[in-house]
Amino acid sequence: MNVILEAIQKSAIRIKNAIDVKDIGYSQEQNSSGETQLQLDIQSDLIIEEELSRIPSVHTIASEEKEHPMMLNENGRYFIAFDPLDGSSLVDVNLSVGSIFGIYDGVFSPEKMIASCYVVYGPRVELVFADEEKVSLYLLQAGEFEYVKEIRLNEKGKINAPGGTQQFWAPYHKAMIDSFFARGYRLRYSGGMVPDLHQILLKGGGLFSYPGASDKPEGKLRMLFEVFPFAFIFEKAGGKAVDGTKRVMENEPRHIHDTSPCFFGSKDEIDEVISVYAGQQ
Ligand code: AFP
Repeated sequence: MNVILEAIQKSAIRIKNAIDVKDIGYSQEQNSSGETQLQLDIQSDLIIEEELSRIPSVHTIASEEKEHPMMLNENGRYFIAFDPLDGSSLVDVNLSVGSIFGIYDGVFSPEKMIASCYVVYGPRVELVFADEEKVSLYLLQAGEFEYVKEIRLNEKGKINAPGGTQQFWAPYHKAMIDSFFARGYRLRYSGGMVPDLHQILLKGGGLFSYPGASDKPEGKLRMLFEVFPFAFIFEKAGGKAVDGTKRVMENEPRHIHDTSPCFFGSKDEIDEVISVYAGQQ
């Protein structure tokens, strides 16, 4: 597992350099979700593929930027799903973006997830790595990732990060979001999943939501590349991650690009989501 973390760290340094120096124009390509790819999306994807290809224990990789998984070593053990540059459309307005990794044992299934990781490219480059034991924060300094601390969530937080398009929210979802604000929760939402969730993790808690809505009944965020890695991290940090009615990691994607409604946060806030959504069943 250390070789995988080292490969992710090397990828992060190379991607940070690409963000700092590369043209950020749009390519003529579209990804599996029909989104026009930035040159940086493609560059970041190639960097990660190259670094992971050097590891014999990696069996298969799946990228959010590619339609199908790619087998690297038939005798390998690990299946790694990644979003090479999540929120890439925010680069051209100089907001933070990130890379997300889910590490699975033998198959792309949430019950076989054994570790997950994300990198946030902001004023500083930070990396969070979660395994069965704990969630660890690292900071890039002088070309090396230095361990900083373990991340733990409080029972309850103060941040509310409401994703999706409000005009398409279910009335009960809007009432729930408004009620958090009425209790003094602070709005913290940039449109970048990685920095938005990183802030909640480092500030001790709160709620991030990207619900199913009339425009996107199954939500927008991809299970394998985005939802499961963060669900793993939030649960290992003492929080919860649900789809509105149950643990989001109880869902099995039918296709590697399947999405799911998702709520990540401290226990109190997630228990309230479950209670509100249960009332609508
Ligand atoms: P892009 O990668 O297209 O910028 O989308 C980023 C993202 O997938 C995720 O990082 C955000 O949480 C979410 O979309 C924001 O979506 P909305 O703009 O619909 O709130």
